[in-house]
Amino acid sequence: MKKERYNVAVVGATGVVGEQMREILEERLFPVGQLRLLASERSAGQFLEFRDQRLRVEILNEDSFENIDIALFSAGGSVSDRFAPLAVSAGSIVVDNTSRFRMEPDIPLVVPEVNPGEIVRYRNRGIVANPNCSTIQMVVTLKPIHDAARLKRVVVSTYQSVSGAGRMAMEELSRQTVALFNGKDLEKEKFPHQIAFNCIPHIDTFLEGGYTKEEMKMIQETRKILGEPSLRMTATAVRVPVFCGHSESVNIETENKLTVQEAKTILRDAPGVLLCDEPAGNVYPMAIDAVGTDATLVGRIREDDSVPNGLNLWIVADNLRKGAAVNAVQIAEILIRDYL
Ligand code: NAP
Ligand code: 3JM
Repeated sequence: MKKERYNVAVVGATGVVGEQMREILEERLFPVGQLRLLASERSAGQFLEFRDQRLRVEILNEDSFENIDIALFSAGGSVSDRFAPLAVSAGSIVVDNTSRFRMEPDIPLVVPEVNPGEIVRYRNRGIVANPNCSTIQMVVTLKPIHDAARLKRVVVSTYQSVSGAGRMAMEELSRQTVALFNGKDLEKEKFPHQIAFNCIPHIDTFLEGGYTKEEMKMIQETRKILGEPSLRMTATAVRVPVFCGHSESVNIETENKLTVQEAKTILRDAPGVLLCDEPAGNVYPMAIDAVGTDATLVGRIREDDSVPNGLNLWIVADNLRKGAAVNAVQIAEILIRDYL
């Protein structure tokens, strides 16, 4: 039923994604009635700001979703596993930022610029899944190319910032950097190796076959979102010592020929994409430019002449904004505009 304002819960409100959720709800003027900020007992009694108000963080429990219309979850897969169904039973619609439900066939996995029509399938289970940050920026860019020339094969290597691993991971990069400059011993907790001044080709856990879960998420989610279950694709996911902003080198082969100029024309008009491609002026996408924006930046577009219809692209976005919170709030906006 249409309402003027909707009660929203943010699960994981004290985390780096949760913090962005609050900011983006405010920034995009989402019609929030009551905002309920939920986290673990570790955050009990903390206060956070929303629209000039100080709101107390509540401890997540079975009763947290009473009178909540929309629940935005970003507190890890096990929290979603247990509490998303409880939220749905209490009458909320869940937008889930974890990998818990993404690959379930009856759960829509949505990037609004790519497959907004899937959102209606929230009716199956009351849940819409938000893709992985590295998937989102890639499919925003590849969808218009796929529509124009049909993707045959995708090869992606990521350069993912530490904020993708949460607040403690950002603090670990800071601490290690300071320790190294002061000749002190390094502490490692969130990453298996030193992340300061290093690149670690290991995100999430290793699976049989040698891929990491992060790499398999990218492959499977891309196929689901593009509706191409047999798209040929491979991925290498790398953590780099950048605080925010994920970068990706993407090599594609298409069925039909697309010149560099044609690709640029398509991407210039593509929703959510910002073409940044003037090598003569040293203009190309960089994490420091993407951070704080909602756009997916694409550049370094050039022909891969090692195959008949090949292109290389460099794709960058703010992983906490378009890679997580902006995408989730966009989904919530469509839910209230078209379905509630
Ligand atoms: P973070 O900075 O470590 O924050 C984690 C948040 O989850 C904190 O608010 C934490 O509360 C809360 N939390 C953890 N365990 C909880 C529990 N048992 N009960 C209630 N709250 C609990 O991590 P983040 O980077 O914000 O990411 C959070 C999750 O979002 C990730 O685990 C991942 O599943 C998902 N994520 C999704 C995307 C995406 O959609 N593209 C991107 C990044 C992350 P306390 O402060 O009280 O501990
Ligand atoms: C990004 O502990 C957990 O369940 C969270 C793991 C995680 C995920 C995930 O799998 O949900 C950390 C960072 C993601 C993600 O977006 O896929």
